[in-house]
Amino acid sequence: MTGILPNKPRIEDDRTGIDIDTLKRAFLDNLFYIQAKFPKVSTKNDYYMALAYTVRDRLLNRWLHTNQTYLERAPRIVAYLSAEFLMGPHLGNNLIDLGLYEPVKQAIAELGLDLNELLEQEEEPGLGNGGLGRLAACYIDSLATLEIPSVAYGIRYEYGIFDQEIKDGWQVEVTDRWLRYGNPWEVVRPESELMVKFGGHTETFIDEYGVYRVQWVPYKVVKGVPYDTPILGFKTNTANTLRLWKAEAPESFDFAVFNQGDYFGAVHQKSESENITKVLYPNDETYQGKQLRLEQQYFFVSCSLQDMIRLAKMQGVALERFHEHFAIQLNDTHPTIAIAELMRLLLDEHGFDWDRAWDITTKTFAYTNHTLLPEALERWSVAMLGGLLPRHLELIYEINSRFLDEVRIKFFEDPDRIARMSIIDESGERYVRMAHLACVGSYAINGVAELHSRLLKQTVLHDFYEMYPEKFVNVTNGVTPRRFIALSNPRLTSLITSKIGDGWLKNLGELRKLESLVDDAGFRNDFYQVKQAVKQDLADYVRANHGVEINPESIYDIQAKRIHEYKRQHLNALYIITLYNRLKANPSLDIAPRTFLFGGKAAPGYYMAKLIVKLINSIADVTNSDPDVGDRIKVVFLTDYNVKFAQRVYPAANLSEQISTAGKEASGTGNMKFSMNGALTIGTLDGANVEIREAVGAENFFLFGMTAEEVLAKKAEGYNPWDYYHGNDELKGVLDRIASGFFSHGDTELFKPLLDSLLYQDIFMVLADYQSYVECQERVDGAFRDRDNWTRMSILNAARMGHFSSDRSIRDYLSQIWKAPAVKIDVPEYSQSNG
Ligand code: TH1
Repeated sequence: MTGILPNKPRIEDDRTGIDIDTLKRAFLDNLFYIQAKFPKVSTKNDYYMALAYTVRDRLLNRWLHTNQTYLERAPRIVAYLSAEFLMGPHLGNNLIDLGLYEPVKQAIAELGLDLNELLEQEEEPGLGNGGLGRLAACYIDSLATLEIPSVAYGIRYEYGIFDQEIKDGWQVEVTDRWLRYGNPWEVVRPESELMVKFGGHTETFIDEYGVYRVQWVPYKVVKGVPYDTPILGFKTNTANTLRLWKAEAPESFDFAVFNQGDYFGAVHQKSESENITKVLYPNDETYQGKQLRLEQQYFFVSCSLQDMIRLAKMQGVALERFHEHFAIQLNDTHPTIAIAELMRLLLDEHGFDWDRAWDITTKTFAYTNHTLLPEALERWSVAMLGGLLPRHLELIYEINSRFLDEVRIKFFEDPDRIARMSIIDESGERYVRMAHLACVGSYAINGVAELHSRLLKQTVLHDFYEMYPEKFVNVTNGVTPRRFIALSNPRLTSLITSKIGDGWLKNLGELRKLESLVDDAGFRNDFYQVKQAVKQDLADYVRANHGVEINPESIYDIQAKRIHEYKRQHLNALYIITLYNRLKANPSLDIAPRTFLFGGKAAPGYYMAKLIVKLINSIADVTNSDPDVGDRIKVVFLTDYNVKFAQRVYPAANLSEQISTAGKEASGTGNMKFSMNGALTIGTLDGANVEIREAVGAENFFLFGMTAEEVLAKKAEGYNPWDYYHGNDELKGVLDRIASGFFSHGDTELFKPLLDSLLYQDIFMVLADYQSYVECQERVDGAFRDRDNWTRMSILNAARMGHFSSDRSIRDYLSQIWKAPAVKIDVPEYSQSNG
């Protein structure tokens, strides 16, 4: 194949060379010519930007050749549609993927700078809430690493997830201006803009062939502008694309209003259009029927499908073969309007008949469900959806009517089933149920862990399972070891590599080779020393940022995830108070010293979650200064938990808290990141915990609590939290301690809503699992005192987590759902001579 770059550039070209001197020269050149600074007046951010451009130059070669190869060879492409991508900082990850971490570190050091300080400068693109958005980021990393042609489509929010501050113990939200200093990793492609219609009405007409057709006459049109970010594979030539859409007002539309002299109207219309991609909705696992959210979803979906059709055309792929060319994965129901949109494009814009269009559509889409929580299931009022997308509502009605005919025939005379399965909920005000549309319009439906996939089939999607059993599969989530081991934990990475070579980063199963080293006292000591060094780093961070002294010899007991009642951060809090009460009753009590660390954001409108944050901080105020407690308990709420910070947190943990009510956490992925870094888990049989426990061995996992079945049974028999309050003196003592105002300067009202919810409803069965949790924590306490055995268990956790690499998840998606082969990318060698 011919190269697209000049045939014979110099071997150590300033934009591609990787020897130390070239890297230094390129860095200084970028500082001068891009940042327009010289060292004397440069800020750390200038240095970060100069380095970012230096690294970007070195990946462009792979990116452009990957794009060219896809264009020429028209391979099958996986298109991953997600409203969230929680990428984390790019610089460090790209250095790892390019294999340039060490040379760049040295070059930067030779310039008198510190690579870690420059890495710290990067403001992460927080374009997601939590696990779902981060999963999307891990998956595109693995797709590129496995050399699968793929494109990821999403929204370029101007404001990502808010920054969290803590004031007087309460969470305060601060807008995330992540684009403030510019974004060196993206390339805007204004020439590839597309138009998206909203509102208005539909008209019917008879076309030139005498065929009945529908035309959508919109109320407004919004322009979508793509911003592309390269997504490198680990040590491969493949660099795929993350294409995020920004909404703008179309110029021509402004002019129409301008010409009528309505200057303010035109400006208003412009800002209204741009509002669509202004801000990420900060709700994790909750659904609100906000019109702007539906506008966001439709906007990015329409842009993406039009883009794919355009690409297919450029590659000479006929639209009849769209489903052969693209496998489109719907990351939860957020992009599900794509099913109606592809139908609209095929029918109205490309003249297909219904049966052909439906056949293509249902061979194109696959749907991942990420939650069973009813409050997260998306449904749009028919009135709103019809107002915004009148043509799509017509199409959804038609899809539904044909679908219900099938149900009627398959399940003869079962009207309840028809009502239950209908895409339209007609039980009160009418709603479009997006999960139902996703099931009807997709050829595959998957849950994200074995338990979750089973519960899906038994509960929320039971009727669909009976209708289409062949569509249902499981793909257990995974996480990328490049970011969550290599980049986050360089000490552990070098230790592992020194023992088993570096193949494990691409083939995580190789970590098993560490198992035989568990009997090697020298290795155990090295492993222990790595953990201690990382714990010391976190202690330094906590001292500098929170003014609290924590002891690296103590158990680092960490719960880091979004704050949610089902995740039960308050169960953890109740245990802390239990220990506190015991210490007050018996000041000489012998316990293993513990540092309880929490991190996570609460949705701004989720009052109970915010009250939990306040409770944790209030407990910290008491325990951290009570001389009776001394060094035995410290509690720290780590502010503004995000991907960048998570990279410091996972490696430092001894104990990972995965304590959701069984049946509520679909998978969890933090559980995997902790365990890979040698933390032991205290957890329920929920989500992927079940599979993690099987993988690492029951003896290396602290299990407590009811099973999903027991939770359901207890609910059915009539759960009464008061029984637990009256039946357990220690639990009563804990709840009474909060109620007395002890943690709230005597205010007995402050935490009352939380106590009332526990005592009068407790839908997540915190009180029912309390005793089992406390006893399990006592086993943890005992186990930690045996340092050597704890280290053994810790090593076995790290060694047995190979299954939870996102590479394995992507292989599962490929074999069960996408069936897209890998494509090797050739990057032509540079010639020595410059002739
Ligand atoms: C999460 C699930 O809660 C978590 O268990 C899972 O590991 C993760 O997805 C990845 O599969 C979800 N996040 C969201 C966010 C929204 C709506 C639903 C879910 S489920 C906005």
